[in-house]
Amino acid sequence: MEFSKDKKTIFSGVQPSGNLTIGNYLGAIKNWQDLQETHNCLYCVVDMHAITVRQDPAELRRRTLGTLAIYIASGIDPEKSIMFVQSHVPAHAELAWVLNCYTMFGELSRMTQFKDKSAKNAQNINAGLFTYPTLMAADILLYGTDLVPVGVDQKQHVELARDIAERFNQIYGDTFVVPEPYIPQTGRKIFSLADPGKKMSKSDENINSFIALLDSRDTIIRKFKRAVTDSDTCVRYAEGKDGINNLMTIYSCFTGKTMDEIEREFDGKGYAEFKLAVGEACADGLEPLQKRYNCLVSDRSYLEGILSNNADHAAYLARKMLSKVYRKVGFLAKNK
Ligand code: AQP
Repeated sequence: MEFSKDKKTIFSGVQPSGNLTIGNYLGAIKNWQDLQETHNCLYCVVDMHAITVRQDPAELRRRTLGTLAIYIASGIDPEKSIMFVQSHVPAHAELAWVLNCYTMFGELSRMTQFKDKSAKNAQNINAGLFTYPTLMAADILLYGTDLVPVGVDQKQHVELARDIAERFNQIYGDTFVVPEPYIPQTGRKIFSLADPGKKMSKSDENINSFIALLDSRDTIIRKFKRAVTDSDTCVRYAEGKDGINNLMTIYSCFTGKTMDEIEREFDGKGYAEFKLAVGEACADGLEPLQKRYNCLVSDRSYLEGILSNNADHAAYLARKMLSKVYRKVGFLAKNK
């Protein structure tokens, strides 16, 4: 596929650090499909980010290919978008090193994700976890990205990428495009079903806290039935009703209904009926994706072929930017 100079560029990715959830889907992946009609799109499986937390190597490999299958099953077209694995394109790590030298310790210390993940992994607060946002900045800046479709939890990292780009451009002249986050109105942050004060996360130890994209219909309905709500009985979007607000958001994402419409639909009905409706809407919404995934995942050579071709294409684009950066910072070019 040819990238057009007239179109804006999109970059986004997901870590294969667990079974992808409806949080990853509604906050990010679901919005990628439409963008590929109007933009040059790169969608990456960011495996290098995943090892900031310990991973089982065989599982990581399996999930990396599975994540690609989920991208395609969600409607990302290999003929229109470049889908690739981060570790297949060495320029990501190379640019990340350079950007580390233009990122301040204080900036990285303020990142909410670093604080959250350090608290969760107190025995493994490694340097990679700390510098995760500079690798993410490299992912984005390598491709002249204009827009980064992400959930709201990643907004702070995209803002840091902007700051790094601006700082670099100020020193060396126009080099990087300064990217913007692209965050959906509904679904920007899906919360845990077990603790609606917390973001839904694929690496949560409590499997009842998230809906995995590949959960069976029965599991989805059972998990929604157990979802934490409140002692009220009224389906209403209001302050202090975090659990219900979250379920209404999920229902809205899968049905397209507004909060007012949902309130009217469940007027006079109890939480049990509402939770069942959310579970059914979610299971119905995921069914086509699950069917496509099941066909794709058994065709390993098809998936590997896509990754191999696309890694070459991404590497070509990335190498051009990396060479420019190396020249600007004063690295001596190797004689050809
Ligand atoms: N709960 C969420 N609501 C909305 N968007 C979300 N995203 C993640 N969780 C939610 C968005 O999904 C994209 C990919 O995320 P990621 O895999 O790169 O890392 P993450 O944000 O740390 O996601 P998880 O599921 O919480 O992973 P773990 O448990 O491994 O840390 C991003 O666009 C993110 O905003």
